[in-house]
Amino acid sequence: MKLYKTENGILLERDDLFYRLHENDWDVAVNRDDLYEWLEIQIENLIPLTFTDDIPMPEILAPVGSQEVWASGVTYFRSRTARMEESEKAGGGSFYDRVYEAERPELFFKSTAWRVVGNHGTVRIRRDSTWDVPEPELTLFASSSGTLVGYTIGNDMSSRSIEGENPLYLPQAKSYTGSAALGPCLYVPEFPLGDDTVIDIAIVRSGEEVFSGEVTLSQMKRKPEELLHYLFREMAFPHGAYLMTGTGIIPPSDFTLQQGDIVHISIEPIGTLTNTVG
Ligand code: DO4
Ligand code: MG
Repeated sequence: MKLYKTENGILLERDDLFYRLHENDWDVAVNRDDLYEWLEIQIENLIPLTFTDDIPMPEILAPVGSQEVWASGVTYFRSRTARMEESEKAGGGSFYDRVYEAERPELFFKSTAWRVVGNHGTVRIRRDSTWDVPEPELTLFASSSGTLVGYTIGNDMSSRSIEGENPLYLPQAKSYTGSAALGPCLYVPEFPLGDDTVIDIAIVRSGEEVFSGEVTLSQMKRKPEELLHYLFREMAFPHGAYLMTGTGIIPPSDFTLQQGDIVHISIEPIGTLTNTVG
């Protein structure tokens, strides 16, 4: 089942039919350990909606209410290697290698809820950065108890020039206006996503694809539950939280994003998150 946040309520999609939830408050609706079962009960009393020219589908917003967005780092071998290369001159190389092998994962704060950009919104490259990439990431949604109840697609927009200059600049490389995109929906499955789930990305410039790549979850070094366990260990999230799980796809070193590029990130059961770079 998929939940879409709109200006005046929450749409539920199942089997290509849309319903409007009686509960309008996103934070109240999604923060439950039995979210899938609760939605199944809700749908029994709802009538499918019909969208027409007179009653069009409402605009879909980012699937976030008051939830913070956190992110995981160096959870794929590709991320470890690319970061060791970019920070070599700064002497930061071995930190990435060590965190890849360590028991404790790298977790960092990515975005407040109000800064998150939704599907079809504009993500940004920093004007003081010279080397920029999108990071396509499966993003977990956990209830306030830390239970994994859903997923969305995340774009962890990153400045490689700033992070590469000094790993201590990570917060500036990762968090700025337009650096976090989530969407198009909150996907709430009956069972967790399998290791064969594919994440793919295509970057289009002036109508031409300039980069594409894909990775499966089986290549992720850590388990979603392990990442959530560390995030919730010593921190309360009264409305639940989003956690990006790290990137397994990084374009070659001579690639940098440009304003006007369009980034499509797809994860099969969730959908596609499309953003223009501004
Ligand atoms: O270590 C820096 C950030 C890593 C990251 O964002 C990723 O691996 O996806
Ligand atoms: Mg990332």
